Amino acid sequence: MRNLIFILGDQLSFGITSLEGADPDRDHILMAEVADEATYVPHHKKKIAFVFAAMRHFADALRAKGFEVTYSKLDDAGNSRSLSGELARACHALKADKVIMTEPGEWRVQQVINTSRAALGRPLEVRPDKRFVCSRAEFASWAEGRKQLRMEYFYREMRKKTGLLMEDGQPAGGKWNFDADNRKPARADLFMPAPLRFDPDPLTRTVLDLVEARFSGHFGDLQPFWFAVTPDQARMAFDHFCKTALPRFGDYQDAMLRGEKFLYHSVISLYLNAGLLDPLDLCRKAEDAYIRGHAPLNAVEGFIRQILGWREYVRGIYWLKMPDYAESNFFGADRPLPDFYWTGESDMLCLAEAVGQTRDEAYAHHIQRLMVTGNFALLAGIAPKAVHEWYLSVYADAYEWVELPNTLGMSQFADGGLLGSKPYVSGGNYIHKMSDYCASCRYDVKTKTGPDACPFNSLYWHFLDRNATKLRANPRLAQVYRTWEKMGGERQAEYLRTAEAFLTRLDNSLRV
Ligand code: FAD
Ligand code: DLZ
Ligand code: SF4
Repeated sequence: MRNLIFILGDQLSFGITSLEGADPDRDHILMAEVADEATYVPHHKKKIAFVFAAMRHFADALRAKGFEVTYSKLDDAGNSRSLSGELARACHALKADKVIMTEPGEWRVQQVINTSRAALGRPLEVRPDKRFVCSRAEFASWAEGRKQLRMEYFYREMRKKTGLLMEDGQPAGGKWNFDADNRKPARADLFMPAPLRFDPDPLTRTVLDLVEARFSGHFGDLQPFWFAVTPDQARMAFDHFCKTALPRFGDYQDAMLRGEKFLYHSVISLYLNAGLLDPLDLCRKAEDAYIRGHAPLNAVEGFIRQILGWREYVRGIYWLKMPDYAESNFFGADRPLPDFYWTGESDMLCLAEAVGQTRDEAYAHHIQRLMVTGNFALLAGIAPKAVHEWYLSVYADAYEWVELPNTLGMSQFADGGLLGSKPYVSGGNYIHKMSDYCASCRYDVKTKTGPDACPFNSLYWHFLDRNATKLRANPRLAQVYRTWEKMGGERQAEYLRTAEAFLTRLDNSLRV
C-alpha cells in the first residue's frame, strides 16, 4: 500500500508522527508552498522567507534519506495556491492508496483539511502531533471542572510529569518560580550577547529572490536575512544561546534597551514553532546547564517555565476554546489599529523602537510585545481582532495556536480573564523602570497630564475609568480603583481630558 505523507510548513521535524513507519521504497512525501498560506494575513517578508527556506531544506534532507518528495514551489506552473488544491493534485498524480498527515497546528488549517477529506477519494489518516509535552486531551482533562485555568498550576504538573528541575519530588531550590529575582533593568553592555547568524546558502538565496519578487508589498525588511533554516543550524543557535546568554536570561528577562533588540533572549521561538527544535530537548539542555553550574537556577527555571509552562499552556487553551476564542472582545473595543503599528512613525519612543525592530527583524521580545505594543493597544481600546492580525503577521514565530491566546488572552484580556487574573496594563512608569527609552522620548514620563505627558499615564486611568463596571469587582484591582477614587473629581477630569485629547488625535490620524 502506497502512502502519500503530507507535511505542512510548521512540521519540519524528522520525528513528526506522519513519518512514523514511513518507508522510502514505498511511500511518497508531499510539501507545498502555497499563496493562500503566505497571504491569509500579510506576513512579514522574513517570516515567509524563513518558512519557505526551511521547507526546501527539509525536503532536501528527506530526499537525502531516500524519500521521493513532491515539492510544490510557489511559482511552479499549475500550483493551485491552496493546501487542499495541492493535496488533491498530488493524490491524483501519484495514485496513492492512502494519505497520512499530522494534525495541523491551526484551527483554520484543520478546517481546510476536514473539508477536503471527501474529495480525496481515499482514506486520510490524521495523527496526533506529539511534539508537545502535554497532549490536547491531557490538557482538556486538566482543565475540566476548574473555575480558573492558571498557568502556574499547569506548569507545576508539567514539572512533575517530566521531572525537570525536580529533586526528590520537590522543586529544585525549594520554589517553583523565581520570577521575583527576574525583574532587573539592563544597562548597555559592550559584551552583550547576540543570536548566532547564518549566511544564506544558494537555496535560501533563491527563496529570498522569490519573496522579494512576490511579496514586496508585505511589511518588513527582508535583508539582512540571517535565520537558521535547518535543524542542525537551529541547534547551533540554541547551544550558542546557552553558552552566551542563558546565565543572565532570568535577571534581564523583562528589560528593554534602546538599540538592543535581543538582550539575553534566546530567539528560538521561530525554530521551535516550525519544528526545527524540540521543546523537551531544549528544556533538558537548559536543566543540564544548571546541573553543571553553567547557569543559575533563576535563569534556567525562568527559561524552562516559558517553554514547559507558557508554550504548552497557550496551546492547550487554544484547542480547548477554539473557534469561539477568536471572537472574544470582553471590553467591546473597536478602534482601528493605528498606522504607526506598520510604519513605526510615532513620537512615543517605546512604540517606535518596538515597531522599528519588528520591521527589521520580525522579532520583538516578550515584554516589548506585552507591555509596549500590547499595553498601548489595550489602553487605547483597539479592536482585539485587529491587534491579533497584526501580531500574527509581523512576527516570524507567529502561528495562530500560540499567538492568539497570547494576544487576545494575555495581552488584551479579551477573554475576560480566562488566561490572566487581571489585565496587563501600566502607565509609563513600568516602561521607564524597565527600559532606557523614556530618557530620549519627546514625552515626559514623569508628567501625568497635559500635551507633554507620557500618553500611557492618562490612557491608563481612562482605560480603568471607562471599564469600571467590568473591572471594579476584581480584587486584584481594588487598590488601584481606591487610588483613582481618592484623586477627586478635578484631578480625574484632567486625566480624562488629556486621554480624550490624545485619542482624538489618534482617531484623526495625527502624529502621536
Ligand atoms: P525567550 O524569551 O528566549 O523565551 C524562550 C522560549 O519560551 C520562546 O522561544 C518561546 O518558545 C517560549 N515562550 C516564552 N513566552 C511564551 C509565551 N507567552 N507563549 C508561548 N511561548 C512562550 N510566541 C510565539 O512563539 N509566537 C507568537 O506568535 C507569539 N505571539 C505573542 C503575542 C503577544 C501579544 C505576546 C505578549 C507574546 C507572544 N509570544 C509569542 C510569546 C513570546 O513573546 C515569544 O515566544 C518570545 O518573545 C519569543 O522570543 P524568544 O525566542 O527570544 O523567547
Ligand atoms: C506560515 C506558512 C506560510 C507562510 N506558508 C506555508 C506554505 O506555503 N505551506 C505550508 O504548508 N505552510 C505554510 N505556513 C504554515 C501554515 O500557514 C500553518 O501555520 C501551518 O500549516 C499550521 O497549521
Ligand atoms: Fe514610552 Fe512614555 Fe517612556 Fe515615551 S515617555 S518612551 S511614550 S513610556
